[in-house]
Amino acid sequence: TQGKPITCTAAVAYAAGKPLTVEQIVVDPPKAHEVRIKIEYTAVCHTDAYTLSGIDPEGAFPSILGHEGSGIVESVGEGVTNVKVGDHVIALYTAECGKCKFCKSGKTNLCGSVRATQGKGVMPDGTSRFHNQKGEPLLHFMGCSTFSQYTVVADVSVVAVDPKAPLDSISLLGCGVTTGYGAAIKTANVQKGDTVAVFGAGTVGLSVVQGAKSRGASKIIVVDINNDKKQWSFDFGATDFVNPKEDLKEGETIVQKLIEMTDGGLEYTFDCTGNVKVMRDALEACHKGWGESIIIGVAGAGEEISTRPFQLVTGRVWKGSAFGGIKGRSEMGGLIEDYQNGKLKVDEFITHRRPFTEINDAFEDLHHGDCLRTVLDL
Ligand code: NAD
Ligand code: AHE
Ligand code: ZN
Repeated sequence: TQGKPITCTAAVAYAAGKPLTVEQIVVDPPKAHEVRIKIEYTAVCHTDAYTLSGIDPEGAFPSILGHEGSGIVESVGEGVTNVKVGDHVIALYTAECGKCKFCKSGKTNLCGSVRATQGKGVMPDGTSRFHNQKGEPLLHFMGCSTFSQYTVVADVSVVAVDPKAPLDSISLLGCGVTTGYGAAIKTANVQKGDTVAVFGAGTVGLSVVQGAKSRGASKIIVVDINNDKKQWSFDFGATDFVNPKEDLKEGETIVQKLIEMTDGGLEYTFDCTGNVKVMRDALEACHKGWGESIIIGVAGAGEEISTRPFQLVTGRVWKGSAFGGIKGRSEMGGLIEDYQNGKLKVDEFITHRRPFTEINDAFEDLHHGDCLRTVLDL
């Protein structure tokens, strides 16, 4: 098959708010500095549902969504040196070229090499490698498009991993687990004894919890409106769980409650909901003088955050984190080792498994309290 188009099954997002269409598509061979991957497993992240719903300013259709996936390199284009045929790999929505201003800054994991074309749903040369049986081009998504049995990514957007690591589990390192864990241990750099509050106990939030726990945080408070998340929060290392719909006194706000629980506010808070009102609460629950709030959640088009500038004047810091601040190609190996050494929980997030053809049910699973991640077997 090397060098030839491959016909395979993919789930195509034809329009916002519509279920995905599982159908046969054609995947062209990789061009120079591109890699064609046989996707073995993909999970569905909340961000896939967000984009499919139509509220992502960068969302474009028809496209092949999915960005939390693992697989095996099927073929490589000219000039590819970082992976070879047969390598086990994770697709990276945050590329790492090692050469651009961002990569060389030492200040960020964001990479400028392919981000502009990635945001337009095309490969770096401006074209797509996917088309349907009618010959219509289908757009790429987040540089990954893992909702297809075969995908093509830029070489800077893929990392080879230890083939002994189970591909189903490590698909989750493509987004959710890495994002939360990294936000705690890299972006915030939580230290022993710090107090932490995590808003939203999905895979991202619970991974923040385990990052904070691994650093020895003295208090890890999970805030979630769904009581089904309580037991999981404790399992992953939370010390407290607050449901703002049930656990507040008459007239009390969640900010007041958290400040009272922590003698003046938290060292670090994390928004893992994407709700801009929650983001404000997370900032305002930070300790005066030094508390930092990290925004991880993704908000819809037109949504804006606000607070009184006085909150920042008095020392609170508002930050954001993409992919947990993790540089995918140079740091994924370390995360896989953490997983293999039992330091990083990954398998525990797989609450559902389904065949690829049930992908629309996997989107439905995400809305239920009993689901952290559904892993699809392609
Ligand atoms: P999820 O849907 O599994 O979890 C979200 C949790 O938030 C749920 O438990 C829900 O009950 C809770 N929640 C909703 N509204 C709430 C409220 N008002 N107060 C408290 N809790 C509330 O989602 P996920 O996959 O864990 O992703 C979390 C967010 O992070 C999403 O917005 C996603 O798009 C975003 N995300 C960002 C990055 C990044 O790199 N920045 C990476 C992955 C995901
Ligand atoms: N496209 C949206 C923003 C989406 C967004 O913020 N994505 C996160 C990753 S979510 C993963 O589940 C991210 O890393 N963003 C940084 C980047 O470079 O995309 C919009 O608002 O336009
Ligand atoms: Zn994601």
